[in-house]
Amino acid sequence: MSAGARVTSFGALLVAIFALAVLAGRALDPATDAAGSEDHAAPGGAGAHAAGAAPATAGGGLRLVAEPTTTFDPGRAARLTLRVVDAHGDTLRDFEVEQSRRMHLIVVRRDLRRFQHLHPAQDRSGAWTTALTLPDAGVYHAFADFQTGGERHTLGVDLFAGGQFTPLPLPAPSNVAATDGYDVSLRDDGSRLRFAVGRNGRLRTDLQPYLGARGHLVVLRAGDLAYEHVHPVNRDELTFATDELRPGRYRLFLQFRHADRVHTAAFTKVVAP
Ligand SMILES: [Cu+2]
Repeated sequence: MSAGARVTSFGALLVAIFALAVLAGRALDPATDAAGSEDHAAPGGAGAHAAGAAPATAGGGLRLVAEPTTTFDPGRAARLTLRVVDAHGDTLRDFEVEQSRRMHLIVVRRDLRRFQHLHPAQDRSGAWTTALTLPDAGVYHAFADFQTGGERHTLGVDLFAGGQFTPLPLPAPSNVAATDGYDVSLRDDGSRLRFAVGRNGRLRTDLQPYLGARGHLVVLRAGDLAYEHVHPVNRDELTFATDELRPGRYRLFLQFRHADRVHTAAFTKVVAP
């Protein structure tokens, strides 16, 4: 498939704070059509593959709405219901299969220390639902990643888990990450990010396809949560071409499948100005 690579910038934390205020307004008045103002809040602008700092981010006239609730009890599974609505407020029903699913949902805590990749199911009304557990307190962001009308979109919505929130710093930058007994290494040759998966000191070349690809890489920038989701440039290697990473601190989430299980390895990467 096409690289689909895109990083959209969302301005500063200020925008996120503004977005929270917008959300508060929406909660009081769910009928409010926030698309207009949020178009301007997201520097990505109309037509961009906006991935949002805003609770219901406009992207090509589409926005994501989470109703009836965006608030969850930490550690407790509950139902998340999302709808993609068009400029008229009508629920979008037609989605195209992308990487063997029609909707990918990436949920991260805003400090980028929690990550999950879910696949909601669509009901007849067009709404998408999934069981979701926000593991602990904090503000989270859900990215809905989908394709419609031949175009890929990423829309976002903030989710909340109440309680005492202790933001965690990003781990130190590293080119190695351990997960589930695997050692994953990262080599950045400037234009490509190359990963290798080892276990017990041996390189694993028998990775299984996961959602139609050998691996999935989600790149998120700390602070504004600029988002990019890419797949390997060829079938047999975990080599990815991302958009040029602008200065900032990033968390890279690599997902791969081995021994019939999906594993996630996370790396911190700093790009100097
Ligand atoms: Cu993917």
